[in-house]
Amino acid sequence: MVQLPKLYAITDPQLSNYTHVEIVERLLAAGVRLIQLRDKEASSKELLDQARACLELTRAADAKLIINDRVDVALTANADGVHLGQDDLNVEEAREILGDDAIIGVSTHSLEQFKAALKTSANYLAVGPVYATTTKENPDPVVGLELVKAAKVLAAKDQPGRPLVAIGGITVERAKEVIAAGADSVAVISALYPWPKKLTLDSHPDVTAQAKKFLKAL
Ligand code: TZP
Ligand code: MG
Repeated sequence: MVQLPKLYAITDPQLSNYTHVEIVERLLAAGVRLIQLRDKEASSKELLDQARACLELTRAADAKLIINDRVDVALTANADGVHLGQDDLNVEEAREILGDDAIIGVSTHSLEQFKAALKTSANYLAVGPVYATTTKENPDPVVGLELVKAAKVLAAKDQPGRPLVAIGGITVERAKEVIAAGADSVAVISALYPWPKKLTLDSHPDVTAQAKKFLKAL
């Protein structure tokens, strides 16, 4: 059974003006030990190059790197695992390709999808969006803490110890109530990239400081 840290940080070059590698460096410096590389726009080659470079950093820091969507990139880069949505390869298809040691996670957006995910070999199960989000294109309806609570009950009955991840609109202020509702880990995108109030040409969000705030709150 995998154990996940309470903070699951997700990279986003569009929201940060940093490359994946630059984000990973900053997250690791803060003490983050679980990172997902997420990029809906990069070419296969770009993503693979970034994944390989990020993996050198995460391995040296004893952190895990999960690739969003792309089973081919996860396999080729020898990443720690893959995160699948409802429209990606299913868990068993990805398992056949990546093998038993890979960490495979799956996103669900309703109790029905969550129940179906319980029957798979996924190493962790995610629910969301818990709160409204502007990061995902065409997000599913908000599921609230109610689904986190209901999912926790079902997951505990099914396979105690299989981690539950919550995602969507999670901020430093909200992180604790999400964990209290039953999530083992909070997956965060936009709240990791707070831009300075005074923008200059070379402005960047302070990813390390923000990740430290999450780790402290959790
Ligand atoms: N899946 C459900 S909500 C979401 C994904 C990928 C986006 C989460 O981003 P943010 O910025 O933390 O709301
Ligand atoms: Mg996906």
